[in-house]
Amino acid sequence: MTASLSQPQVIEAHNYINGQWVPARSGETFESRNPATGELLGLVAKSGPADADAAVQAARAAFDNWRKYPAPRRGELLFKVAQILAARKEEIARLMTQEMGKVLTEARGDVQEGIDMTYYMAGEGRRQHGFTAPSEMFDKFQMAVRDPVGVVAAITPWNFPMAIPTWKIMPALITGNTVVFKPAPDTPLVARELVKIFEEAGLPAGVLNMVCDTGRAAGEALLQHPEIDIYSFTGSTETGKHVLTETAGRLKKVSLELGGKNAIMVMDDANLDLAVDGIVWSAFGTTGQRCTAASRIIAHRAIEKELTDKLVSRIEKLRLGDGLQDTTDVGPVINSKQRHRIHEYTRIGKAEGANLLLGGDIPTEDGLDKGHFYRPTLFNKVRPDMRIAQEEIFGPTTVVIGVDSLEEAIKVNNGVKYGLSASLYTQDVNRAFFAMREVATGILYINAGTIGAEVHLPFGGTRQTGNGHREAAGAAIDFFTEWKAVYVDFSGKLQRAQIDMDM
Ligand code: UN1
Repeated sequence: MTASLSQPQVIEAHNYINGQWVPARSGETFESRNPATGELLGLVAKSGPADADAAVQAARAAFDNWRKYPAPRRGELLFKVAQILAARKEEIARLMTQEMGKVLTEARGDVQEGIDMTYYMAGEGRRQHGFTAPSEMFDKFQMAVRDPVGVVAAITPWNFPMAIPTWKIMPALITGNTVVFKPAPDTPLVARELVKIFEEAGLPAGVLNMVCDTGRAAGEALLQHPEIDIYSFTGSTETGKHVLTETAGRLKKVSLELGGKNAIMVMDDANLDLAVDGIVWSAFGTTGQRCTAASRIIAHRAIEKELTDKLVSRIEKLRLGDGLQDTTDVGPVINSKQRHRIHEYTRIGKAEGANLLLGGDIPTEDGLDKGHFYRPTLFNKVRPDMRIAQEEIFGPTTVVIGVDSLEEAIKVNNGVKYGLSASLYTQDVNRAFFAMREVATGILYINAGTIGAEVHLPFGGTRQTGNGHREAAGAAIDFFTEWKAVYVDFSGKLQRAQIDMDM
């Protein structure tokens, strides 16, 4: 427990507006606390509409120069950011573990994902290609080029406090947009480190701004602001719908990355030990607080009992604790409100008639009593239509559902309102390819769990996981740019497309 005392003092975290660190106009602050220990880590600017407006105005004013700044040079700046981030990886990972609880090895992975995304998007400085196409007319040239959209609002969650901000900020900046970044109230200190790195790398004032808030005061102001052109949001489906409806009247471009109810399907021919490794990692890594977490295990009945027994003996051994200690397998959940929600799902599962095999309670042992811990929880005898098999829990809870065939497994997998990530364990190549065609999902893993997305493939999901956009890879370049079609007629005479065809 002493490890978290390595944070010597309470950090004063201001907003970053037009290249300056400034307190909230109101002078008010809110607290950032360690969810494992309750320790106070930071006092953070509690922003409101005036702060949000100042940030948007700064981003608007900076846009005209930034969009004209050569993209390869924007890329050089991002390379510098990636290098600083890499040099500071360990320090930021430790801060992340303290601020949001995930174990240190996973926090390092989160920072690494941010580094990867920054290098990837830095390279886009020399790509972000458009295209040319032949004209149907004589002496006419045509091409499609990309334009930045304008001022971006990047609204991010706490579960990947470095990776997810980079998914939004890096593609937005490399394509010439300017950004107002609103980090989650639970992780403003990690967000601040990212912004400090941009400052150190020499980003011009106003290109990236940050406003922190708790509750929704600044966030709501961003949703209503007429000077924001494009929104990128990751969070709950409920808030995502709110973002979409609030901005619809202004016809804004909105990317939503929302919930998941991801399943691991285990067939009767699967390597069960491999499947158990994948399930434990995907269900309880980040304490189950990933959009991609495996919160359903769909098991072929021929191996269901053996798989469940193996799972129970592995899950029983998971050690809860402060993520800074290397004996810890599972850290706390983010806050008491989330823990309450997770515990409520345990109650719901029992009431629905599911069988609670493990966990389902709040540990009270010494060392865990000051944090928001929840025991890894496993239900079996779960029917696909139960609420615990349909709704996103976002915690260390997973459920086993029995099926008789791959077809039935896929039907169960597809029978939820989300479609982010899915996984199939089988040794049969025909089953693997059948699943690749039939599983309705944004991400599919064969013989790996539901987590582990890399930055150069599109990230996102079908159905109510989002609104059709994808993050990462080239998909992010598409989202943060508008196509401009340019026609150059060098014939010296009027040529009417679709009409003067017989010249
Ligand atoms: C999320 O859960 O919100 O594939 C993001 C993964 C990570 C990203 C998860 N690379 O689980």
